[in-house]
Amino acid sequence: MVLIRVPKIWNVADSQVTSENLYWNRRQFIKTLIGAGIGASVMPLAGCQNTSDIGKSASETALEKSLNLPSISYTTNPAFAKVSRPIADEKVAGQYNNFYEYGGTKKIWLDAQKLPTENWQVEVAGLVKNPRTYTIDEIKQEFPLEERVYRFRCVEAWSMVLPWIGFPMKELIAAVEPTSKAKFVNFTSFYDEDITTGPSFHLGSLPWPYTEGLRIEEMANELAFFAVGIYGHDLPKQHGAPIRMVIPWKYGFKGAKSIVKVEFLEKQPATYWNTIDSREYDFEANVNPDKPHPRWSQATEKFISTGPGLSWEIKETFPYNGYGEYVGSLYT
Ligand SMILES: Nc1nc2c(c(=O)[nH]1)N[C@H]1C(S)=C(S)[C@@H](COP(=O)(O)O)O[C@H]1N2
Ligand SMILES: [Mo]
Repeated sequence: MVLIRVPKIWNVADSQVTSENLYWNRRQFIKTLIGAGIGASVMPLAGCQNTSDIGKSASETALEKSLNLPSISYTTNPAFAKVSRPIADEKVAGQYNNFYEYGGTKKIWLDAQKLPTENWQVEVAGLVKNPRTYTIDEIKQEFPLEERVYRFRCVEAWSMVLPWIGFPMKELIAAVEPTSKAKFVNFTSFYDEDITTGPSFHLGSLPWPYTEGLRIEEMANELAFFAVGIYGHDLPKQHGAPIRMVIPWKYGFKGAKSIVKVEFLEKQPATYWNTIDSREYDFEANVNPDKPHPRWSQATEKFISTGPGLSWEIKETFPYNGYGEYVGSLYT
């Protein structure tokens, strides 16, 4: 595994480049280094000693630390290299999250740093011929990693475009070989009541651990993805390190973070939000502009623009979040 350090957005003067430009340049930079086969001995040259910490707030420094993670080598899949809207600024995406294990607001990035990611394992079990427990390193080595720029749409009607790195879920299906009885898949997030203390409201009454489910045909679709990285590097804790689901045609809550177990089942599993309120969070949860949430319209969304600060524009919502050509046939 080639590990490369590249200058981070915050090491570059604002006037030099826009954040989006820098992101694309950085991708180019990573590809060039890999392509040229430059070895580890020259890597320190590419590392940027950050002398601009002076005068930064403690929280700014902590945010940078949470995002400043080892780079991953990956290929780009031309089919998913971009979408019609621009990629969110990394720091905006990294401090606007939903992760209820660490609190009930969008500002949980700092509390999420409590997540212990060392010696992570993912158990794959249930109705499969080859049950197996993977370490994160095994996952990164055995499944070819690629980058996919996907639209991301939360049920709360905000959206972003994010550059995930990971592998299609169908590759895991091929590895573990579900039996013909397997019709559904349940995904479980990390939970430890001493660490994942949850939001202050309803404390204790929520159906932990966070779980999500798919029909096996949905999991086998080209788009269903496990992310182990984002923005060229490992997944930050606030985004669900070290491995999370990304299901781009469904509302964001279907994408469980920090996965510890994947279980193949005969029956549809109970899931976290659906258990809390099945009227507001249905099991299917496909993005649909014509089907309002009981408390708000889904016809438009607050699209989080590229930054540097948090700002948004109101944009139309697309059926299946713009992925109907891939998934429409699953729902006829
Ligand atoms: N374990 C877990 N996974 C979760 C959540 C959560 O609270 N806990 N929130 C979901 C919701 S509602 C959204 S919108 C996305 C947010 O992902 P992001 O913070 O990486 O943008 O994560 C989803 N996965
Ligand atoms: Mo969400």
